[in-house]
Amino acid sequence: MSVFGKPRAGSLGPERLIHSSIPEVNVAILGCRGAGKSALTVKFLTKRFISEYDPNLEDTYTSEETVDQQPILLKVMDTADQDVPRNCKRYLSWAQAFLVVYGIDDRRNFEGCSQYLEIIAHHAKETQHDYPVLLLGNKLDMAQYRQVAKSEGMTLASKFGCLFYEVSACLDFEAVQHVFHEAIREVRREQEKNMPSRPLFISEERSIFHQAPLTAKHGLPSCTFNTLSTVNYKEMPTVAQAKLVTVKSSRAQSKRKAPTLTLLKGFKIF
Ligand SMILES: Nc1nc2c(ncn2[C@@H]2O[C@H](COP(=O)(O)OP(=O)(O)OP(=O)(O)O)[C@@H](O)[C@H]2O)c(=O)[nH]1
Ligand SMILES: [Mg+2]
Repeated sequence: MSVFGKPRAGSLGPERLIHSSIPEVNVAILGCRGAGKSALTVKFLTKRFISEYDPNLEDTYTSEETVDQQPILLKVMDTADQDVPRNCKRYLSWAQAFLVVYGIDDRRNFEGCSQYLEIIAHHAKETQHDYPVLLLGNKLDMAQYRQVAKSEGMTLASKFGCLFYEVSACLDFEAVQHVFHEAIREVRREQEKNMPSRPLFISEERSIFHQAPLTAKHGLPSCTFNTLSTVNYKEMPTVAQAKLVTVKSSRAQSKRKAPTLTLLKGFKIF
């Protein structure tokens, strides 16, 4: 168990078995000393604000979340780089999304964020992958000591193409939970972007047994299907475009009656 009462990543036990079927998202929290990385992590995991943490504490915590009705195993790495980013590989190669934090009451803290954003941008370029990044102006409850205007945070975020939020580890939990959940949503969006735009189905125009296409049934186009012949992958038509397609297997060719299968609503194989 972690110091926050939630299982640490990599912990063994019955929960590990349950977790194994749930998709995982790794999120790293970066930023200069004192920005509130640990405070935000603890708030998210326990709903509580604890004012003092070991500044050298760096650990990874696991939390089972439900975001948009879908379960997810969120792993959060609360980093502690001390004064400057160092040994960045440990989180760059691990995380799928990053929260970069500064305290709105500390200009140097804010300026330090640029280094982290640059490092992530460089890593994204190197790996040719887009990593969702959320820039967080923390300590919103300290607005009377504000040194960084909200507009500056927004400008920096837009320069690096990231989302921007102002939060507080000692105010309401929902706002803190929201940014972690947004990170999960962003990772899901990124994963969807990298998937083919529409599902694929397998078709083929030619079989090694029949060079000529088979006769169309129902006045609709026909194609042949045979596990031995060349396979083409095509985009699945949307349901509105889907037509009845006659697919004949080698069994059908041997005049045995093939069963009718329903693949999708509005898309059948005879
Ligand atoms: N008022 C206020 N204080 C905060 C908030 N978040 C963190 N703090 C305080 O800021 C100090 C630093 O917070 P930490 O969470 O330890 O900061 P950190 O980014 O983890 O710092 P390192 O681990 O040293 O890199 C602590 O005294 C916290 O109590 C906040 O939202 N509001
Ligand atoms: Mg810390």
